[in-house]
Amino acid sequence: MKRILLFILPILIIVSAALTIFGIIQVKYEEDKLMDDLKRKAKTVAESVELSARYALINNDLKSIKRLAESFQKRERMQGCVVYDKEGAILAITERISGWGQKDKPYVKDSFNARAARGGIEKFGDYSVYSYILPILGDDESLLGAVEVVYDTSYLFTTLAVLWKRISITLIILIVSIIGIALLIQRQIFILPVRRLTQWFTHFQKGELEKLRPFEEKGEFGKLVSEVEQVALGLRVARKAVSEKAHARIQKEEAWTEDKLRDLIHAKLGENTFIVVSNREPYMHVSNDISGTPKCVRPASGVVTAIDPILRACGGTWIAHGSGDADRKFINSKNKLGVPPEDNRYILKRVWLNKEEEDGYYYGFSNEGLWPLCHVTHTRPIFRETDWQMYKEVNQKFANSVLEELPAKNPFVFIQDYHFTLLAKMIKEKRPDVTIALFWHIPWPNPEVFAICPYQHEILDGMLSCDLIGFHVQVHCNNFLDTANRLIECRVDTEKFSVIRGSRETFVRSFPISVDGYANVKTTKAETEKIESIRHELQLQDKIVAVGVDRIDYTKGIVERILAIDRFLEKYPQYKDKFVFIQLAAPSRTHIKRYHDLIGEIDELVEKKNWKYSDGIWRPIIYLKRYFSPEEVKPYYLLADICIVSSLHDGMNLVAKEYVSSRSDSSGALMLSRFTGAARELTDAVQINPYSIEEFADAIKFTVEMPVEERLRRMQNMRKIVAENNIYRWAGNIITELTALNKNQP
Ligand code: ADQ
Repeated sequence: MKRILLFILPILIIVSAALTIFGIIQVKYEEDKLMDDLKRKAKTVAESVELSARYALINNDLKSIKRLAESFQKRERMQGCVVYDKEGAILAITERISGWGQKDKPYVKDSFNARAARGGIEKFGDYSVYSYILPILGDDESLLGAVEVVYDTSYLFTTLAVLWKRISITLIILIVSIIGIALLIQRQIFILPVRRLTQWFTHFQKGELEKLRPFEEKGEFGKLVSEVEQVALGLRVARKAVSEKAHARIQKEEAWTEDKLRDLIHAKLGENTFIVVSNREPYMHVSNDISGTPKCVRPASGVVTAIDPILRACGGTWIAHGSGDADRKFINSKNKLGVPPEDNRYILKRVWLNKEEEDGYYYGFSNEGLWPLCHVTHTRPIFRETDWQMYKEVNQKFANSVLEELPAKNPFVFIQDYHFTLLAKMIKEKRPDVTIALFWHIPWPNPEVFAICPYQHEILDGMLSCDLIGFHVQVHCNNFLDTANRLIECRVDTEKFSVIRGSRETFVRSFPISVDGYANVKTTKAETEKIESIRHELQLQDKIVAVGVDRIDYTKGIVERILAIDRFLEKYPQYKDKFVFIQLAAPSRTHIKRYHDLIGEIDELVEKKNWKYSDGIWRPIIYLKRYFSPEEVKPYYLLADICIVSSLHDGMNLVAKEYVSSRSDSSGALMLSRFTGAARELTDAVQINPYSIEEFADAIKFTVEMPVEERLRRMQNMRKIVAENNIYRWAGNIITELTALNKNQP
């Protein structure tokens, strides 16, 4: 629109100015002409009555003088006539202008004195009239009197107004025609070809190759189109080649690596894009509190930790809520950007939510309702109808965003977590051909617990629109199958582990999530230096160091951990001044009261326990409350002799696996809550019950005193498990399972 205006505006200005100047000249000319005409008429009429007036004045024939004035009564456009005696007194006046007699008329005296006729525009009430006064002289040139002819001038202005109106209408018609013609030209030479090119690209993007028509554009635009076609062709050929090579390679390799996953995805999905949906975005742009400068951060989230390496490996599109305050500054017109910022490997599409939506859908229904419902930690779930309505609206918003991205054939969508239980159903309403998997990152409770939820049927109905639902561990799958069996009408096939409703079958599988890890990556020189500087800064020399890394969440058992450390030091005072626990804690969901209160509770507890043991410079608990980038977290894993994970309930817990994965020399020990999914795989961890502070404290002592050989053996076993079952295997298994369900797979 701006471009059209730039093109049309100068033409419009020139045409309007020209027509206005022409109008002014034309009107002026017309006005002068009409005025001349009027003057001439007035003079002629006055002269035509001069003789009879003269005769009547000489004879003082008042009757004739009156008749003369009356004879003007019927004349068109003329107001009337006045006859004066030689003193300037009125002898007769046309009745129509009888009021004219009262008007003060100094020009009468002037005309008498000069013995000359005089014409001019005069005011008469609300009107203006033209008066022409002609002195009448006797034979001896003596003044006998005068006749004055008064003309109405209003018709003159009416004529000029009509003229202006005509000129204005012409101008409007001209402007409309110019705009119309310009739009037509612009459409023909610019919009239509661009639209054809855009459509061509949309078909190409969606893989609708049969709809691609060759272009017939000529000239400069034709050249551009031809270049675009070449690039697209190159891309298609490259994708095909990658897909074929990938097929060949996945048959060979054994261990799951980034490359193997990439090959699998290229082989299974062919030319299609892999679409992932989650609430939390993998890269967030936030402004610095003080300088306001935006920077890119990776949020502290298990989902991000797990899925980012997969998309880095195989490309695709990740659709997520744009929650960073500077997020809008870094997107293109389709709300997309390439990430990671320093080395674009895949596309992040941001979906915008307003405060109300975020409150109801994210803080309310997802995190005050579903999160406590699924984690059995005795925090009461809160279900509000308004939150549920917002949750539905936001699911629909994400569904619309996904639908925009779907390719024409064999689309695959991979949904993350409890924020999107209704998404699959909404997508399938428009595109029943999409194959959808949902991964549930948190635990699934038993049917009695889930039945608390007032929206249980809609949630299960939405989830069962998926083709595949994944949980971390088998017990969560079993709970889900039990829940479906008990709460909705369906058939559960315990052989195939699926739920059948009507013609739809949803497979339920366990896929224990993992990390890409730092496995087999030797500690770098920079990391060693960083470790030394932390040791020095936090005075950790000669200390036994334990670490905890968590989002601040009541499910993570941070309070219980601090209480257990306190009990450990109370019970085994020989470790005073020798044992230090470092807690890295990223505040999260701080708008929710329960989380806000927890932050205060932990602050207070750390303060209290440190004060209790304060003795010189030793503090048993070092509490670092902030977000750390993955690169910042790693040195803490490397310097810690023990990592403590004490979740009260956790889907998997990636911190445990990150710690194991980072210990490339197989040193270190892991204490792991038996209520995490990870505890089922990492059986060589020291398993704890965080609810039993006494047992927990003893377990710390046990771990601290564990012989080196035993530590080594346990860590080696755990490292083997994490290395074999890494995030690439996790994703590979899901994609293999998912594509096996799709009848049209390549
Ligand atoms: P989360 O509840 O977020 O994940 P978790 O699996 O422990 O929990 O992952 C947390 C991630 O955040 C880790 O990568 C960790 O390094 C990082 N992190 C923690 N504290 C941090 C800090 N202070 N600064 C920076 N980063 C920090 C959910 C489920 C889990 C499940 C995962 C993945 O609750 O049960 O394991 O999803 O499915």
